[in-house]
Amino acid sequence: MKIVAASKILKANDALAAENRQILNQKGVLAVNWMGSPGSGKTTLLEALARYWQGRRKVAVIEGDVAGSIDAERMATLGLPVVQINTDGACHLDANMIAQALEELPLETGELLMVENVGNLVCTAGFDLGEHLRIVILSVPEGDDKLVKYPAIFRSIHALVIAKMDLLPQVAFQRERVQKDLTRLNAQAALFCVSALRGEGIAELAQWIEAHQLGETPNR
Ligand SMILES: Nc1nc2c(ncn2[C@@H]2O[C@H](COP(=O)(O)OP(=O)(O)OP(=O)(O)O)[C@@H](O)[C@H]2O)c(=O)[nH]1
Ligand SMILES: [Mg+2]
Repeated sequence: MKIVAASKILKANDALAAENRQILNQKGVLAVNWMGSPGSGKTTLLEALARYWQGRRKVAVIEGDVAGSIDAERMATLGLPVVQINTDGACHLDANMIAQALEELPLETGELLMVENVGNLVCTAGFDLGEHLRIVILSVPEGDDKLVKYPAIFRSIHALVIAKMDLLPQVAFQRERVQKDLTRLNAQAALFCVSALRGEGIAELAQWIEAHQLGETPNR
């Protein structure tokens, strides 16, 4: 019997991710890996950001889902070039899937590439896709204890977005607790509070993303 260690698989993934990052750097495209629980509001936030960037910046999208193309259709409705990846049961995207998707996208210099990962706070944490920025969306109804319960993903990110802020009056959610836990786990990470429903906090987040230059391997 042969046993392949997980560390070997991750090493192979890292090598492919580095190739993806090189391709993106050569093309002058900044890529963001959006992660978060199912239903945390990833696609709705991407729609809001796409509207903000309309007429200002070119945006392309890779949608990762276990099955179906609902989210890709939502982004295509906004006129964005989009590739849907179906993982057929896998709980995260990997660098090989992104490499295939990059071949299908007509990327242009200066473009922003938004990658919506499969809804999951565990599996997505370990896989570098070749992105420049890793951002987690945590929505108010999920609760303010998620950083304590799923620390790995929060240690690896460049920014945390607290989403669905319009629901704060209905939910016992302490923003200060999240801020404190984020500082403890990852003092460098930026924190944003948004409501895609009301359009609040979108411009600030969009401008923070735009301000980033193409870089090397992100913190993991
Ligand atoms: N109140 C409120 N609801 C929101 C907001 N953003 C998203 N939602 C709702 O949250 C639900 C899930 O939103 P999606 O954007 O599809 O979530 P997602 O993270 O892309 O979901 P998956 O791709 O299935 O993981 C929908 O019913 C949205 O209308 C917000 O800012 N405020
Ligand atoms: Mg979605």
